[in-house]
Amino acid sequence: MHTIVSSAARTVTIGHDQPFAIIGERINPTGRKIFQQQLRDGDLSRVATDVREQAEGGAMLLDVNMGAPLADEAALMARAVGLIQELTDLPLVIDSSIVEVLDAGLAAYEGKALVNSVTAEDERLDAILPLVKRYGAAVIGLPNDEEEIPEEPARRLELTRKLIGVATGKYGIAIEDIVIDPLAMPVGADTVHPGRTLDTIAMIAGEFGVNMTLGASNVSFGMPDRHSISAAFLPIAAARGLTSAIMDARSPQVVSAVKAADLVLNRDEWGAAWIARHRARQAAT
Ligand code: THG
Repeated sequence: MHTIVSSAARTVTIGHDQPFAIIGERINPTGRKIFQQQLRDGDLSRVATDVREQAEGGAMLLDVNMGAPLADEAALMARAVGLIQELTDLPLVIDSSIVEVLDAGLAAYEGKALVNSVTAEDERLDAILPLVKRYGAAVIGLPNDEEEIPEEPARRLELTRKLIGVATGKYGIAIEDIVIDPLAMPVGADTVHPGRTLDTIAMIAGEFGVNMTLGASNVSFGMPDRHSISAAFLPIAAARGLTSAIMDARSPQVVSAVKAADLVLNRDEWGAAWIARHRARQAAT
């Protein structure tokens, strides 16, 4: 099962037989006071730095979220998508909970985007999936309900069934264009959370074989040494069927962990990418 996402000049294939797709998380003002104020002032200069650092770190796609409080998020999304396409040919993941913002980002985008995201609520499905279909995009589906984030993997699987059923049946979206987010929650809130996410991944992979992604940094939120936690979690998740993550691509530790997982899971033929990465780092020093 291949999910194909593209910019005007580049295509990225997400799949269980492909290298793990690294989606850069940084074009997002959450938790960043200065960036939030810049966005409220209409200043997008920080975006260029975030694009460069993540592309250099190994991002294969870029998540774009303009959710700063009291900012005109739709206008910012349209501008950011336009600007980022001038800076890089990495395909984009348009991230917002507001339908109009998703629409503005998709309208400004040249290529096949990944829409982030839709939940399993009827109202959200009926608002967002027509947009996905109209733009010929792919979409991330979150198996949560009316304000409930289900704890039980079985309930997440049930909501995944609903999501996939409605998207393919009612809206004619190809199953290849649906990427499920098994829901990552902070290990610092409860150490049972990562196990529930991992079990959900295995169940969804077994029943549907669809591609999956999640917010890797959610797992380590509030904990010290966040990168070590991501570096442990992502390879385990990849082994159980996760094919992508929204993650901090600036961290060599986390990117190396993901690349090593590709190698040992036989998604890096001859270890060519592993060796090339090593040589590139040698050449840089
Ligand atoms: N699933 C899907 N999309 C998502 C998420 C998800 N999009 C948003 C988010 N979760 C993933 N992106 C981020 C981006 C940044 C951080 C975490 C997740 C983060 N930021 C630092 C913080 O808040 O501490 C910023 C600190 C700083 O730089 O000063 O952790 O789960 N589908």
